Amino acid sequence: MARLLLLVCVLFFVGYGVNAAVVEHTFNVGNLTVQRLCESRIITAVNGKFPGPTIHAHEGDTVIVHVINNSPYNMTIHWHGIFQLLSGWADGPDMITQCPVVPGNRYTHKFNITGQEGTLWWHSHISILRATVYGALIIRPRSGTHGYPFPKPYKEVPIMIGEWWNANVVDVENEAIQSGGAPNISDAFTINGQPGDLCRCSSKHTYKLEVVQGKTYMLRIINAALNNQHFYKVAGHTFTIVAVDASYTMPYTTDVIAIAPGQTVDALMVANAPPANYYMAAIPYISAANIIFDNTTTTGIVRYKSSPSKAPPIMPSMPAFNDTPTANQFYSSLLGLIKPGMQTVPLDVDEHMFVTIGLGLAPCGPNQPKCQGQALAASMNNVSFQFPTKMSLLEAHYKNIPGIYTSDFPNNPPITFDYTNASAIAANPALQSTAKGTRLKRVKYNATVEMVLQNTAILGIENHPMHLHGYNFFVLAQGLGNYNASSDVKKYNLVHPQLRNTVAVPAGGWAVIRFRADNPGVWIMHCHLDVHLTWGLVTVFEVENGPTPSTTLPPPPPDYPTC
Ligand SMILES: *[C@@H]1O[C@H](CO)[C@@H](O)[C@H](O)[C@H]1NC(C)=O
Ligand SMILES: *[C@@H]1O[C@H](CO)[C@@H](O)[C@H](O)[C@H]1NC(C)=O
Ligand SMILES: *[C@@H]1O[C@H](CO)[C@@H](O)[C@H](O)[C@H]1NC(C)=O
Ligand SMILES: *[C@@H]1O[C@H](CO)[C@@H](O)[C@H](O)[C@H]1NC(C)=O
Ligand SMILES: *[C@@H]1O[C@H](CO)[C@@H](O)[C@H](O)[C@H]1NC(C)=O
Ligand SMILES: *[C@@H]1O[C@H](CO)[C@@H](O)[C@H](O)[C@H]1NC(C)=O
Ligand SMILES: *[C@@H]1O[C@H](CO)[C@@H](O)[C@H](O)[C@H]1NC(C)=O
Ligand SMILES: *[C@@H]1O[C@H](CO)[C@@H](O)[C@H](O)[C@H]1NC(C)=O
Ligand SMILES: *[C@@H]1O[C@H](CO)[C@@H](O)[C@H](O)[C@H]1NC(C)=O
Ligand SMILES: [Cu+2]
Repeated sequence: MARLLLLVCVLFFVGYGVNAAVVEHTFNVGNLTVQRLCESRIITAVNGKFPGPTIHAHEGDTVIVHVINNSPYNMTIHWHGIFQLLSGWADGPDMITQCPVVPGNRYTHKFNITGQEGTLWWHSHISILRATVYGALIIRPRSGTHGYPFPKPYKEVPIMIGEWWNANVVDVENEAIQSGGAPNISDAFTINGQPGDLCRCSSKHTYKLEVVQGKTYMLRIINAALNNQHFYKVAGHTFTIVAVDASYTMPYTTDVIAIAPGQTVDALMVANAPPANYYMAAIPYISAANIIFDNTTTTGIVRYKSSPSKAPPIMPSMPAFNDTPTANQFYSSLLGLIKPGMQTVPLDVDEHMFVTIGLGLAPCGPNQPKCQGQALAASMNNVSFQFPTKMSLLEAHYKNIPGIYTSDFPNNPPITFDYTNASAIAANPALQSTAKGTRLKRVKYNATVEMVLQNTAILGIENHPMHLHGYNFFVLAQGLGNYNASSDVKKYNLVHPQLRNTVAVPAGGWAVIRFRADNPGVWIMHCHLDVHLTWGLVTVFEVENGPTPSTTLPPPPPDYPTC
């Protein structure tokens, strides 16, 4: 089988340059019946698998995925973290780069993987369906090149953290939209689709990893959960972090990992503990106060092959759910490994943006019959993003069609206030209202954008994982309280900052990101907590074409889904 695949790849070399292959998949999206937590459920899944198939590619490859929608729902698929250089039509977010693939239809995504390697993933990017429509996307270094900047591990293992409802997730979302409130919390978290044997009826639904004493394993950890960040540990073991979001880091040793939805962490783990059974475990990291949340623990089991033991697994001691110092410590300690030839931090900034992020309230909408008074909302610079309904933003941008959006997303919040002072904000309820809009930030090709992301204390503080499509960004600094332009600029790491596609902005704090807009197209930036995305914690970059054909977005593919 492996030989056959190899042969297929070799055949594709012709015409694609040295060591580049075509990786082709067909994704049949449809119903799948699975048993979890003592119940039988119909979920939406790809190719009858949950989680869906892993895509394996090398840097430089071309990926072609034929998405066939046999599910009852409108569908789109996003390739999370892939730059989509000049292929924005393939990015996937609903109504941003395409209209949905309606039931019975199909769409072929075609893109090159250029200048990035590591752990990424794919997921549905429409409504709440990514709860079950997701899988890993692993990019290895091009063969014949440098390889990893660390010794090759004995085995590489995807660890996908997910979130499970004992309900049809579309019903969960619709119920929340109609009421204008928060959706029901989940019933369990999962590791590679399995809740683990601490949950009821789940002894058979427990992920197991067999290890050989003394060998090094690379855990490719992906947080695919909807609305919760996580702490992850393996009892008796420590990790060396070597990459996050498919960007190498300087080695960082820790026994606890904090990971937000949308993020990935590559952790080397040496199987050097006394032979026994050990739990790997994930619990939610809850940064907001006074909320109800799914407080269950998902587990898997690490077993030593050499000396199988019948003893019950040893449980790691987990941090408290609200251990914000541990989360901030992990998030802020990582340093990027900038290798020769890689882009360094751009030093001249063309677009300075200061953007508040947080919750708020908006008038009940026409699709919210059970909403009383005001609906929960979320915003960036007080714009609560409204998705267009007639045409995707990318199509409107490409064809210059007016009336779909405006290019006036503000560089600053409309009101300056003490952003993180809860008592001052509570004394001024007028701050809670937010206004809906489809407002984009237009930037010139190749402009350097710096954005200060400032969390507000409106309706409470919370850590928001902000994800940008189309680019990685450098995380120059992060801190607590209000960002102070004159003192915090001194904290910028311009030498080896983390390079990410999703930054967990500290609860009641700020983070500064910077990137060069060298990929023309329309790129969504949003909170990767699904419920906040629905509430409008979103903005969109509209990046102009450059001066040459190789800096200009090509036309859409022939089967591009329109509305
Ligand atoms: C898929 O499941 C839904 C219920 O969730 C059902 O209404 C629909 O008919 C099923 N579709 C197919 C093709 O089986
Ligand atoms: C991918 O790369 C190949 C070879 O360089 C090029 O011909 C093709 O146009 C690229 N495809 C996309 C979608 O950018
Ligand atoms: C949400 O939770 C409530 C209370 O437990 C329950 O009555 C309702 O059916 C749930 N909604 C869905 C869609 O499962
Ligand atoms: C989880 O929450 C439930 C309901 O509030 C509570 O009874 C239980 O003790 C909590 N469990 C943990 C581990 O915190
Ligand atoms: C927060 O605001 C209150 C009310 O305006 C004020 O009394 C207090 O000093 C502020 N706290 C801080 C830390 O600035
Ligand atoms: C946001 O805009 C609304 C409507 O214009 C306004 O009432 C509110 O005070 C603004 N809030 C903030 C924090 O800017
Ligand atoms: C983009 O900007 C960088 C840094 O200023 C510069 O080196 C590069 O030549 C520019 N590219 C184009 C196509 O303008
Ligand atoms: C911002 O930092 C400067 C320089 O350290 C300091 O003088 C100033 O008081 C700070 N501003 C605020 C609002 O804390
Ligand atoms: C599915 O997508 C089509 C085409 O954009 C749209 O007309 C329809 O309203 C969507 N259906 C739902 C349930 O959102
Ligand atoms: Cu959020």
